[in-house]
Amino acid sequence: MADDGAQRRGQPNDLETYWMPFTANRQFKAHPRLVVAAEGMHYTSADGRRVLDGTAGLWCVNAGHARREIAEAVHRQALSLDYAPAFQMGHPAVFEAASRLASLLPKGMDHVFFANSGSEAVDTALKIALAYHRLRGEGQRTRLIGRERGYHGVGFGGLSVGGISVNRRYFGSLLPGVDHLPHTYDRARQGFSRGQPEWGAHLADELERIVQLHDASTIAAVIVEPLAGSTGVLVPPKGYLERLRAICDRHGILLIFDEVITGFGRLGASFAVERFGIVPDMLTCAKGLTNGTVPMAGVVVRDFIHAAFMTGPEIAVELPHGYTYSGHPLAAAAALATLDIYRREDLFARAKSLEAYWEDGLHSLKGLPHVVDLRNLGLVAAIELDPIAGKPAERAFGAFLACWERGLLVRTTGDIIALSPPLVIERKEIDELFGILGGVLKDAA
Ligand code: PXG
Repeated sequence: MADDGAQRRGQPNDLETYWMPFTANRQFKAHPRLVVAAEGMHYTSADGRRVLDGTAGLWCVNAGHARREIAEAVHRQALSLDYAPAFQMGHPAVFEAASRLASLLPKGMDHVFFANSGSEAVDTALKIALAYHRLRGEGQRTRLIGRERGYHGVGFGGLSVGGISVNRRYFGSLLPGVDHLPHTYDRARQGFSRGQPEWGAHLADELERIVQLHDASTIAAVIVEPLAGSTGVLVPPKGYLERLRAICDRHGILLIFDEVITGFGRLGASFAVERFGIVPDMLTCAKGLTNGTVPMAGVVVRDFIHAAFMTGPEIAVELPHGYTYSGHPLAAAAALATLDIYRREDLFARAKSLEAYWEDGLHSLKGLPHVVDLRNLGLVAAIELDPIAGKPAERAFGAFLACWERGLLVRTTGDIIALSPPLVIERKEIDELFGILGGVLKDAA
C-alpha cells in the first residue's frame, strides 16, 4: 500500500529504504548489525557492546578510530573554506596534500591526481595510461591487462580489468580489449605459507605470453594489486612482482600498482612499493589516505608520464578528466592530519614490528576444524575454510556472524575470512582477536 511507504518514511531507522552496497540486504534487515560509535580499536554496537575492529573498517582506519586531530582539522577546514572549485581554481591544502603524499614515494613519483574513491582512482589511472600513449603517438596501445581474482573497484574500467567473476557477470561486455593474467594462488604449493610464498614467480611470465598474443604495440598498461586483498589475501610469490616489472619495461607497457589496500602502512612500509622495492609507473591509493574519515583517493604518476601531458598551448586543459570533489578541502585537511599521525606515531614501522607476532597468532589456528589455509603479510591475514558442500560462503558467513556476537568484526569473501586491523593494535588485542576466532572455529565444528 502507498500509505505504508509514507508511514515508513516518517519513521526513524527505517531499514527498508536504504539499498545497502555489497550486502545481503534481506539477511541484514532481518538481523541488523548497526554500529553507532567507534574509538581506537573498537566499535560500539547499537545494543551497547564493544566490538574489536579486526578490519580497520573496510581496510581504511589505519590509525584507529575517532582520531581527534583529524576530526578537528576537518572541522576547522569546513569553517574556514568549505569548498573550492576543483577546476581552474585551487586551495592551499590540496597542494600540500599532494606533496606530502608524493614524499612517501620514491623520487620520480612526484605528481598526484586526486579522486574520491578507489574505483575513481583506478579509472583515472587507466585513462591516463591510454592518453599517455596517444600523446606519444602510440595511440594503438589501447589494451589493458588485469588479473584473475583482482579487485579494482566497481567503475566500468576497474570492473573490466578486475577478475572477480561474480562482480562482472551482470554488467555486459565491459571495456573491450582487456585481457587477464592468471591469479597467483595455488593452495597445494603455497598452503600455510608465512609471508611471501616461495612458489609462483614464473606466473608473471604469462604476461610475456599475452604480449606475444596481442603484440606489445597494442598494450597500454598492466594493473595489479601488489597483494590482492578483496579476493581473499593472495600474497605475491617471491620474485613475481619483479618479473612483471621487467616484462613491462621490456615492452614499453606501463605498470600500475593498485595500492588502495596495501598503502599507508598495511604491509609494514609506506606502500608495497617500499616493501618490495619495485617502482611502478602509476600507483592508486585511497582508504588510509584519510584514515577513512572523508572520501579521498589519489593516483600518483611518474614524472615522465606527467611531462608527456605538459605540452601544447598553455591555456589548454592537458587532461580532460576530473571530479567536482577532486581534492575537496575537507578531504585534503583530513589527509594532512592523517599523514601527520602516521609520521608522528611511526605507524608504518609499528606495523612492521608487529608482523611476526601477528603471523604467529594467525598460524596458531592451524589444525582447527575446516581451516584449509592461513596466509599473511604485514598486518593482513586470511583464514580459508573448507566450504560446506553445496553451500559456498556459508561457513565463513556463519563465522562472521558468530564473531560479531562475540565482539569481533571480521570480513569474509567466499569462504575466506580476511583480517586487517588498525595499525595501532596492541599485542593483547591480537591475542584476543585470534582467541575469539579460534573459539568460533572450534565451536562451529
Ligand atoms: N582497488 C582496490 C585494490 C580495492 O581494494 C578499490 C580499488 C575500490 O575502492 P572504492 O573506494 O571505490 O571502494 C578497492 C576497494 C573488502 C573490501 O572487504 C575491499 C574494498 C572495498 C570494500 C570492501 O575486501 N576494496
